Order: sequence, then C-alpha cells, then structure tokens
Amino acid sequence: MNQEIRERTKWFMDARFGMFIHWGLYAIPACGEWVMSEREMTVKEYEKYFDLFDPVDYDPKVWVRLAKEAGMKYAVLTAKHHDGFCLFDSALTDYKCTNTKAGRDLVREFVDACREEDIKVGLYFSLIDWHHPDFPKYKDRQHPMRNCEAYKDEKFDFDRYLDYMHGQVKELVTNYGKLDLLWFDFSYDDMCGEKWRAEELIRMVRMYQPDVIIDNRLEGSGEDHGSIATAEPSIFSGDFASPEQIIPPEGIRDQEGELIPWELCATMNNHWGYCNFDHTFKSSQMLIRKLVECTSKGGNMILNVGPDAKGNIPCESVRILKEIGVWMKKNGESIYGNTICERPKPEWGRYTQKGDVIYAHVFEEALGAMPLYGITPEELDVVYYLADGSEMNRGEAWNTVQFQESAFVSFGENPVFTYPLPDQTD
Ligand code: JFZ
Repeated sequence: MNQEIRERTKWFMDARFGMFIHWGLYAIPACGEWVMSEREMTVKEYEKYFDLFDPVDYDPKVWVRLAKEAGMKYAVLTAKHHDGFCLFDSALTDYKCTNTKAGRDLVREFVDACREEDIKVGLYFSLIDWHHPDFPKYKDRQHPMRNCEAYKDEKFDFDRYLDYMHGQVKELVTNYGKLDLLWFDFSYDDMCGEKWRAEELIRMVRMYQPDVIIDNRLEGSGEDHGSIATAEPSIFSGDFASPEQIIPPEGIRDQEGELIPWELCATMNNHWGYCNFDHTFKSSQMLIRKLVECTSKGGNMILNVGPDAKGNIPCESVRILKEIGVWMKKNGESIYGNTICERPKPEWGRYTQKGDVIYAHVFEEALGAMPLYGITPEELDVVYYLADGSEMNRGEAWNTVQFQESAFVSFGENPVFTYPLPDQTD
C-alpha cells in the first residue's frame, strides 16, 4: 500500500467512527432507498415524491451535533443516491432539491454545518442513476442494468450519461469547498472501473481535491488489476476498502500483509433509507462492540441514519447514538487513534492498542479473575478502569487480574481496562 494513501488517510484511521446519512425522496414512501427499483416504478411514477418533498425540519446542524455527541468524527451525506435526485444545486439537471418545496441547497447547508461543528465532511455520490434518460434501466436489485418492461424499446447513450455524471462530480468538488471524503457507489458485474471512465474521473477529482479520501467502489470485485490490496493499485482503486454490514474476520491486509484502511458501513436497523415499519434496531451495546471490533482489527465504522421526510433522524436512532455517546465520552480514548493489538485475542472480549497502551474491552464476565492473555506480568505497569480512572486490584495469580467486588463494572456497560505497557526503551 503506497505512502500517499497512508498519509492521506491518517486522520480518517484515527477517527474510527463516522455517521452515514441516507436521505432523499425515498424518505417519503418510507421503505428504504431502493423502493423505486423494488417496486419497478417508472421515472414518472417516482417523480410524485419530487412534488411532495418538503423537509420542513431539515437542520443539518442538529444531525451534525448528534454525530458529535455520539463521538463521531466525520459525516457522509448522500448528495445523490441511485434515484438520481440531487440534494445539491446541480446546474446539469432540474431534478434537484432547489426545485422542490425545500427551495435551498441541502448539501451546502450540510457542509457548512460540518465545518462549523468541526466534523470532517463527506459526500456520497451514486454512480447509478435511475432517473437519467441515458442510464440503462434496471430490472431487479442485483442487476440494475437489466432492462425492465417499461423501458425495453428505449435507446441509451451511455457516454452522454457519463458526461453528466462526471459533470456533477465536478460540481461537488468545485462548489463546496474542501471535502474530506467522497463515497462513490457502486460497481457491479462488468459495470466497473473504466466503464465509468474512472481514471478520468479520479484525475479530475484529485486536481480540485488533492487530499480527499475516496472509497473503493469505482472498482468491481471482478477486476484483475489494481485494487488497493495490490502492490500496484490503479488510480481509481480508492483509499479504503468498504465492507458492508460484515466485519472482515482479520481486518483487511494487502498482498504484503500490511493493514490497509477500511471502513465498515453498517445500518442500525435493516435499511439505509428511512423505513417507517422497520423497528429492528440493534442495541447500543451491540453497536459499541462492533465499533470496538472494527478498531481492534484496524478499521473504522460508519454507522447509518435514515432521516425521515421532514428531515428528522428517527427517535430510536437518536436514543442509540446518545447512548453510544455516553460510552464514548468515557472510553473514546480506547477507540480514537487505536488499532490492532498484536496479542492473542482474549476469550472475554477484545484488545485495542494505542502506542504502548493496551485497552481491554470486556464483553463477557469472567469467573472472578480475568486472564490477560498474551501479556506477561512483567510487562504490566498499572491497570485501571478507563471510565473512572480507578486502579484495578492486581491478583496473585500469574497473569490474571482479580476483580474487586466493589470495583466491578457491570457487563452491560462494556468496561474497558487500560494496560499502559512500560516504556520499551527503559
Ligand atoms: C449500496 C447501495 O445500493 C445501498 O443503497 C447503500 O447506499 C449502500 C451503502 O451501498 O449497496 C450495496 C453496494 C454494494 C454491495 C452491497 C450493497 N456489494 O458489493 O456487496
């Protein structure tokens, strides 16, 4: 993995935790961002949501402050999703928020809010566009390119679409100041890489935004060249890998075995876009553990919210984020700037590490003593609870820490113990 990527992604890999925001016209039908495809709606049918769109409560400062309260360091908003509707004031289409009742540039307000609150700014941009007349129409979820009945006789000039798509990306990278992150989505089958004129696209982006971090979804998994995991990534291979919903078992490494930047994208319930009947929200405890797991494997987690049609983040998500925030306030030190700890994974949880300090995340109650696998007693300096700074009672047993009844933090709170290792140079 090259040095340039390593330097560019430094802040990102230290940040560890971000907010993904999937928001657009699909908040109105309220069953996820794929509704147009899933119901095989025509452009005309779907456009009724364009007429209805009226996000009276939209205030990105509220979103960004919530992200901050949860301990997140960056936020990524869907400037355009697959439905083609633009949350920004594109000069290349009328299908944009400024022509709806919203009447304002929603991306502009979002980037301003992020900068005001000192949150790094990211924009998601869909390579797929179901609204554009020159984007070949889809049939089903897996094959967005297959023609559906209603469009079977239409001709598509794909290059014209690509000019449009590149033009919009240019607008985003030139009209909104410095962007910290761009999230392109997504390639499939042979629709990948140069089919998007990816090299040209990335050269243009880099000309205006030399430091922006870019995901790896311009590239398809079927490509036999490039990929950031190879010694010779192509220019459009991106800066980080983007596993979805599934945490890679051992983190992600390149061919030399070196960790590469990666970011798990995850939903809180089972949808990205707002869904008014999906109440299957994960617990804050589980999400905290997923964040710890990503950190312990050298990766990030970007956790999604799907605001509703008025622009409010669902109350379940707000509650969960606030709970995570309480934990992060006390234990964030074990997440930010941390990475993989090259010791055997403890049976009862996970280690994260920053410099000489090991943080032990206890997921499972031990029977009185907690063996510090892979750490010798000689290495140990002090052991204390990160949440309150109190010292742990060190047991007699070799390589174990004895719990003091009174100091025991209940399982549900994800206690973290820190093990600052003595200075190696001593
Ligand atoms: C994509 C989008 O289709 C989805 O709406 C959401 O924005 C998500 C973050 O990204 O979904 C994908 C893209 C790629 C894969 C799976 C889901 N994939 O390669 O497995």
